[in-house]
Amino acid sequence: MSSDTNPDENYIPPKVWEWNSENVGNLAVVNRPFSGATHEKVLPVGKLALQLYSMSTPNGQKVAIMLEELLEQGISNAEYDAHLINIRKGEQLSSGFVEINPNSKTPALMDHSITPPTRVFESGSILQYLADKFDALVPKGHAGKTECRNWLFWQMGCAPYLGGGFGHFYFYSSVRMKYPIDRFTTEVKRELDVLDKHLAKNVYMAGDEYSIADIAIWPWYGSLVLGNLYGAAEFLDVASYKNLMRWAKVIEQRPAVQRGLEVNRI
Ligand SMILES: N[C@@H](CCC(=O)N[C@@H](CS)C(=O)NCC(=O)O)C(=O)O
Repeated sequence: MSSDTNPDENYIPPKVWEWNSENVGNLAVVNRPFSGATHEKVLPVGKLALQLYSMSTPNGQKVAIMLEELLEQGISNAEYDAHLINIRKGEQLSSGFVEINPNSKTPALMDHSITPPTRVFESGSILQYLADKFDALVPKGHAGKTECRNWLFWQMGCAPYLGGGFGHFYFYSSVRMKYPIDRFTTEVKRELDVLDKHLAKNVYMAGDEYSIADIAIWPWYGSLVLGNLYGAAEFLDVASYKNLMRWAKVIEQRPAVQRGLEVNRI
């Protein structure tokens, strides 16, 4: 069999799919076709108003970077307690975590400064929540605000192709399959080109100002082109995206970004 051959080319899907935990290999702990908690565990709660539950993956990094940027601006009410949720051990499936995020994915945030305490999940929603709460890191005018939201939602829609698609098949999967790698590499390179063309005309994603759009996009696409995600820099020829590279390097230098990357790191 050549390496180009699809090992499953003769697979015919059954009438009704049935779950077999062995089919998802090393992801069997978390990859299940149903939702909900697997075990009872109460989440720890620290003294501060904001409680962050995350791990230092790109989605978790977004929120830690946001909080660090707010602190950098002197907003002391953005102080937070950070609790590690180790997704490799299935800690996102505890009853306490599922209560604050029924989708059982990190990051999630609790805001105890209001009554009743508010849960916030989905990293894009958390960024928007913190930006609204502290009136920071979103451009002021209607056009800038809209452009910022455009790119925030772009990131939320596109990153699953990078993480769940490309990252899964190129890096995490225990087997290397040409078809899905080609399919997701094509899409990810298209996304890199979208960013590169936009950043040829804009300093930051929403114009001249650094915003939550940059904070959402950098941990995924910035880390990727800087060679810190999936070891795929050469494979994707990231050096050819010169404007994206310029933006990624500038943001990497921000002290809040450097601090945010260390939060809940294992
Ligand atoms: N759209 C969600 C995605 C969250 C997500 O996929 N988080 C990953 C870590 S980057 C996770 O918790 N994975 C564990 C799992 O899938 O069980 C967000 O942006 O918050």
